[in-house]
Amino acid sequence: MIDSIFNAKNINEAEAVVLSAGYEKTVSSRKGTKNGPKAVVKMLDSKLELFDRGYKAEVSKKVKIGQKDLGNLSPLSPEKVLTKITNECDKILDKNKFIFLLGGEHSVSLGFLRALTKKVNPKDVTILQIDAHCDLRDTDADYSEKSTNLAHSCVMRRAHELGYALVQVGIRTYYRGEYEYFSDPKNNIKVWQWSNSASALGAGWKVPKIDEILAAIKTKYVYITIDVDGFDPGVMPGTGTPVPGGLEWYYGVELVKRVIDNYELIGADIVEVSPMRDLILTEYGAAQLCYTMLAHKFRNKLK
Ligand SMILES: [Mn+2]
Repeated sequence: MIDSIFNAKNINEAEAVVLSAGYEKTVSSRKGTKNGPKAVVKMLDSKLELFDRGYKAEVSKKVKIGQKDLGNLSPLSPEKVLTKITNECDKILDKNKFIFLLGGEHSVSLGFLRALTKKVNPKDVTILQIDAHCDLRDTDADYSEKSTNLAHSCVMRRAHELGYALVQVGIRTYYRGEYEYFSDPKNNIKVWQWSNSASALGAGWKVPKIDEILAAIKTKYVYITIDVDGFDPGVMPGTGTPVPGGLEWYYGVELVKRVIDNYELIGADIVEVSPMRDLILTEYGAAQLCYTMLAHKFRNKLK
């Protein structure tokens, strides 16, 4: 039998569930996020090396990993998609499984985050967001004819309204309303902006030490959301709205490893993968990140 990370026969047997939510409805630029999860799952299933270099163990031999695909959700309205994802997450969380969500446009994260509010108080959870964009718009009316407050560019505003604390890393473009929202001290949002020119842009713009980011997380629990456009497009080119100058690969990997090692990870997602023709780098990188994060989440089983 060919080795795969998906070694659980069904959800009941699994400890971790990779949940696929292929969705593109409110995307603003390049399309293709509805095909993201399938491409990442294919990498996880059969293309990834299963031997973890750090733990010197095969995660897939120690942790039961299952998967569930919600199919192409694009025909549904944003609210219906979120309800579907929330209901599915409720069912899996009720069985005490760890969920790793794959998108799909970034709005899918809100479905999972809504479900988690029934399990934990959002005030005890920090969302660590790796992203080029804040996704803190109140609505997308400034660029969309059919505006909605559930667009991918609004997802972290909605999550913040649920009570989650926000730590954003890799931010390098935003709208005035987002700037005003995260700059307001009463919103208590920590934003690490990215720039390659600390001297030109002033102190505070240089790449932070990972310890500084860890110190900004004040809660017991953490949720990690990775919009692949947070990484440099040289690392993750296959995404809807790429922005030059993002996180370097090993910086991002080290950041998520250390966050998971130091806080209790209660959920995670990787979103905005939009596969490219003839270049599998983005889905491969997303799969590698997912696998590495599962290894750290379940590290006690690997030692
Ligand atoms: Mn995003």
